[in-house]
Amino acid sequence: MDLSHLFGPKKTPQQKDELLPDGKPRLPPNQYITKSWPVLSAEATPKFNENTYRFKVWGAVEQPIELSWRELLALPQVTLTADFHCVTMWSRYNNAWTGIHVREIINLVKPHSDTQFVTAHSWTNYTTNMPYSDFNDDDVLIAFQHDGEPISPDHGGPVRLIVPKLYGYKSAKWLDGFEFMPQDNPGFWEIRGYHNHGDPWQEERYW
Ligand SMILES: Nc1nc2c(c(=O)[nH]1)N[C@H]1C(S)=C(S)[C@@H](COP(=O)(O)O)O[C@H]1N2
Ligand SMILES: [Mo]
Repeated sequence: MDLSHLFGPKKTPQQKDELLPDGKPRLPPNQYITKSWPVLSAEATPKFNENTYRFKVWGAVEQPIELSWRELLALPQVTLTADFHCVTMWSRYNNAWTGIHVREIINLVKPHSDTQFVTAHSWTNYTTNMPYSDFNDDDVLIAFQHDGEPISPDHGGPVRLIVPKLYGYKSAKWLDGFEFMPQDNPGFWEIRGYHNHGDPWQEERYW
């Protein structure tokens, strides 16, 4: 019988020495590994209506877009596996995410050359900002599935952002758009004290 759930998050210190290809430790400083998947939401889990849903991209772009749920789902999808690091110190390894790579969106909207920041928007009005260079990366996805299952409503389903290399608060749940900007604009947690950048390996937790 597996009683590990009675004793809190499972810690596996033997994995602590693993290194990433770039030489950084796989587990960022002062994180612990959990096998469970905690829910962290500032707001109540919202309803989703596929008839009224619109995925919008606007701001410093040549071609703003507004896609219906069907049109969004028609874009090419990929699956990638990534670790997830929350600023509250838990990390969850090996999450398989399936969804649209953000470069599909970048190619459609053609950001202006002065684009330096992106804000991700949720239909709950949650927002989070990040440098364009962190957004336009190999592992940043608009995700619909986690480990082969549709993402549950509490975890941001049916559609959320995934930015594995920054703390979890950059991975906006209930995603409905991106705003491209020449200047920075701190988001929901960023104006409440979470670090504006949020690099787990620099321990950019609070500011
Ligand atoms: N809309 C929205 N997105 C959000 C949050 C939130 O409160 N609201 N919390 C963030 C934080 S702090 C983390 S760690 C992850 C948690 O995702 P999970 O609840 O699926 O574990 O979602 C991020 N995205
Ligand atoms: Mo978090």
